[in-house]
Amino acid sequence: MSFPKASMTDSDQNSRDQRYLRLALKLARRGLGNSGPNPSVGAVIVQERQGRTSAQMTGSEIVGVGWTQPGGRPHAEAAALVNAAGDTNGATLYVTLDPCTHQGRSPPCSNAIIEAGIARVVSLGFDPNPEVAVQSQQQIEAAGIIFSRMQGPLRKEAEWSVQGHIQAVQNKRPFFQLKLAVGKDGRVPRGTGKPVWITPQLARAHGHLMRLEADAILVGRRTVQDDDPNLTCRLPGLENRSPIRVVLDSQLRISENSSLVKTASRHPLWIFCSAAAPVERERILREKGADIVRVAQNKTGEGLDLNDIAGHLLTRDVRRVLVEGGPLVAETFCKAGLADEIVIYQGQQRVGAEGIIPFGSGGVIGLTQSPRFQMTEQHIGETLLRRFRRVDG
Ligand code: AOF
Ligand code: ZN
Repeated sequence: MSFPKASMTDSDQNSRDQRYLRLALKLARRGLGNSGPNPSVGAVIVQERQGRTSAQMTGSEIVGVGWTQPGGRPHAEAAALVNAAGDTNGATLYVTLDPCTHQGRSPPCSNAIIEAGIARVVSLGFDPNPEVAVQSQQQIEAAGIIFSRMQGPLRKEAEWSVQGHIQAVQNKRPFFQLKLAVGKDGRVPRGTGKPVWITPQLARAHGHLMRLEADAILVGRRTVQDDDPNLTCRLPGLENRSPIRVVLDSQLRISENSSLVKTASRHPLWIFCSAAAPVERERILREKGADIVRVAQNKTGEGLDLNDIAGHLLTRDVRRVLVEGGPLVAETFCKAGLADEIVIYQGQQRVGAEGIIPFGSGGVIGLTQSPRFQMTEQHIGETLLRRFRRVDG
């Protein structure tokens, strides 16, 4: 004897959908900084179970999970279908981006979904890739599968997690995230030749997590001179997830004795310079393992053209860039209209009057009042973390 299926209200269904979509988003995060040039997507496959006896459970069960794998393949849906090992007939698929419909470097996910007998697809985001776009929903619905796209805060979060892809398709550039640590007084310490820690251990670990989620990490030459950073991810067990290290150095003045150059044969180091940079310097740095890219100068002739750099990064498959270059580089990115997200760690100690106020005279407070960014706050231990996301992004 089978028990009558407990009827699910719309609100039950909605909260269940939200729960699985949240999980899909968490899975998508695993591939950030590792799936380029593809966006990192998360997928969850869920079966509704109806108990045949009173002892058997009635309810939903996760039968497969997946996320976009290193280098972008397999796609999240394909990985989840493999994980479900055939238990997919009549199931619901939750995804953070509409499933692809094109024959790219991997076969279309829409076909695999149809063949697997999936009954319902719930997606969090429209794929702006013209090869996918509206075709995704159309193809899936044409096969008799229910397709819905979720609205609300989770959708916004999903859109943000594939910003590298969105910017690449729509604006032909990567997504730029700016990170800065300030003291209680909102100031950044001036360079002293070594890193100055104004935020405690936990916040620094969080910063390393941000490195891991980027394809490339970018600084100016002055930061190399002042801090001699490594720019690798040093979270235990995740060292191999370090991003490509990028330095803006128009005249190739970076020292061969800097940590970056000394480790260039182990961790990729790209140095962007102007056409006029000395050829001899290029030869020396190349010998040490660095890759040298000559780019245009900006209109004032005082620095490198950030838009040209963005184009080079894109053609080199970089989609997510973490800019850790200090207040001057951050300001240049803001002025060029390339600051998609600004992440500020604010420690408990004051830096003092000799520190630099970032983002022009308004400092961080100015950012909090800017209509161009939406701010959220969280605490990492005793460090205040503020995220400013571009509103039109
Ligand atoms: C999905 N699931 O996990 C991802 C998708 O060259 P390909 O075949 O890897 O296709 C790349 C495109 O697929 C990419 O530009 C984006 O539109 C989509 N990414 N799609 O169904 C995924 N990462
Ligand atoms: Zn796909």
